[in-house]
Amino acid sequence: MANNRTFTMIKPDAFGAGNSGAILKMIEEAGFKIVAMKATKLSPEMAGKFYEVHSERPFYAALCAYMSSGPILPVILEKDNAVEDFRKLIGATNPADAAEGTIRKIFATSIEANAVHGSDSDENAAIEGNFFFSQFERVL
Ligand code: RTP
Ligand code: MG
Repeated sequence: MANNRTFTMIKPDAFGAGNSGAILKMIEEAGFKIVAMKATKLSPEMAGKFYEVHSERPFYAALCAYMSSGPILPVILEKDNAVEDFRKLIGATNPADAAEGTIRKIFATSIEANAVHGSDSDENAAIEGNFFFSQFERVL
């Protein structure tokens, strides 16, 4: 995946609350283009693989249960400086710490149910995008 791309998921809390459209509107208004998107649901095993980097963290089991609790919307996004700009748009992990106007401040309900994921590096953006999408399921 090119370095001007990042990967996000609308998480089960936001998807289930019917906030996907409002979140995608904020993302597009911030200048990101959608290059791949689908609705899907993770099994606990697949959630465990996606978040394997956190497998030693105390919240890992709860995170895998939560991320497989309902449908999600994985999305690949394109913009200059995509990874960094998207992390700014979503705000801090804990919505209590997130800046006003950020997606998590507006839509997250807890540190776990925090509405959206955002890749933390170009390398992880590529790995995470490839986890969900083949080359035929994205704009090349
Ligand atoms: P993400 O990977 O989803 O974009 O979130 P992040 O970088 O802001 O946070 P990270 O440290 O990577 O944590 C991944 C996700 O795990 C859940 N979490 N729960 N209960 C807790 O203390 C706790 N801490 C993190 C959140 O869903 C977080 O987004
Ligand atoms: Mg993270």
